[in-house]
Amino acid sequence: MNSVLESSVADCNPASEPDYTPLTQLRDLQLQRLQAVVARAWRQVELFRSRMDERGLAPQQIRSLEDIGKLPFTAKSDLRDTYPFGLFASPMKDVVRLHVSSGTTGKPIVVAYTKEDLDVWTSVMVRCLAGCGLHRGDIIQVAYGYGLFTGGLGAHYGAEGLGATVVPASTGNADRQIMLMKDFGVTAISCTPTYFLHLIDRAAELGVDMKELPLRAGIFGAEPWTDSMRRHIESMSRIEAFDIYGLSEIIGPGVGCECRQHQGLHVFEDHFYPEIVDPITGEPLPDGCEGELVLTTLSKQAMPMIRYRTRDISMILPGRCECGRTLRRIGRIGRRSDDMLIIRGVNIFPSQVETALLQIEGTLPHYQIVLTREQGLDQMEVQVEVTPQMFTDKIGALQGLHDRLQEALDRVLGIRVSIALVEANTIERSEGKAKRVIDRRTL
Ligand code: DLL
Repeated sequence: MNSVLESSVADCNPASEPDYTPLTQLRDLQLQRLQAVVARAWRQVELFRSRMDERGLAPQQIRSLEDIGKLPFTAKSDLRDTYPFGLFASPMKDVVRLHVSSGTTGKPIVVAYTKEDLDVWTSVMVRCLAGCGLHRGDIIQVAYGYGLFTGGLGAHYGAEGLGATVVPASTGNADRQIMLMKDFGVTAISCTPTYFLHLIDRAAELGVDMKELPLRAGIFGAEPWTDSMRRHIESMSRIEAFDIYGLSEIIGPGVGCECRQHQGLHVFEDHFYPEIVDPITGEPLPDGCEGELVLTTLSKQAMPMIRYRTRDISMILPGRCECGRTLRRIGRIGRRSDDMLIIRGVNIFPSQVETALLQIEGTLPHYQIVLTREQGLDQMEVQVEVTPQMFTDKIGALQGLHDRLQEALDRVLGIRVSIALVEANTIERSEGKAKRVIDRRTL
């Protein structure tokens, strides 16, 4: 961990107080809110009421937090099937904001917020940023997309709510992003980790040394990234990198965030109730076991989500965090249950490839997986950028690198895949979520 941050004033920020609520009080509050949200969803949302009725379940039967397991799940398909407004629990006159998440296939999903929902969103984002050691006086550049995506506006209102100075840069135009960081003395940036990698590369090309900038924290999320990636980012830019998690269906960014211990992400449990279930059977799993994260919104008005199946794979970390927060923590989300590739019968996640690549010196954390099918057999090629230095070296050095990579990938993946070493800057950069897999298999 990088230790360049000054001692944090932010943890004394009154906005962070709910993070330290005594556990019995927190559980009481959660139960009270759960009962209210279930009653509301049952009254206002037809899909939810009919699912509960089918189970012969009435809202009054939710008497303890454990009873949450009796409630039906909600899935992304429910949002698609009721597109656009079918899951709203508030009349349109109370809905003050809509966001849209496009996803990869089919119709987008629409999410809604009342004024109170926006206040909750801002408050959890303030708590995220305060937990990262940021406070009034910081200059925060928001380089997530502003618009239908929740990243930009979510981080924006959080930073403003904290009392920091916001630079609403949105995505794109790396040269201008770097100029703003330098000229304004930006102290923190919020964007996807892959976009920040791009900014690091571009800054070097422009002769700007990131390590010399006042930038001291990065709040990165919206896509999976690994601890190896964190180390790479921290060593290239001398900042402290934090993982922030969220999804449109639940609120946007701000469902959970790392504190300065970097031991998992605290979930803002007074608003979002986490469970981990077996992705296949839906059965609840104990703390410390990996499974699918299921989230229930405890205070959402416009669009409550009851037991929403996120498809994100994580675990509830046992024990308490040394920071003193009573909020439970989830492990970093390295993968989704639906991003698993099955190549010649072997299960592969893109994050495993990233872990293998970052172990090998001479490669850059820019990679892409290309899938093809030859004579009925799936082929996987990992394209990985190598440092310009490697390309100017002798051929033997490239071959050596190739062999080391092959060995690391064989070990991590358990099958042989082909590797293409490509020059720096040849893999397309993304301004938002990186596209790691190109599937050219024709079914
Ligand atoms: O990505 C919200 C967000 C914006 C989170 C900015 C953090 C920062 P969606 O576009 O609805 O919302 O995508 C949600 O992105 O289910 C995860 O699969 C993935 N995701 C989000 N944060 C992380 C993270 C925003 N820190 C989906 N690590 C989620 C891994 C993440 N995956």
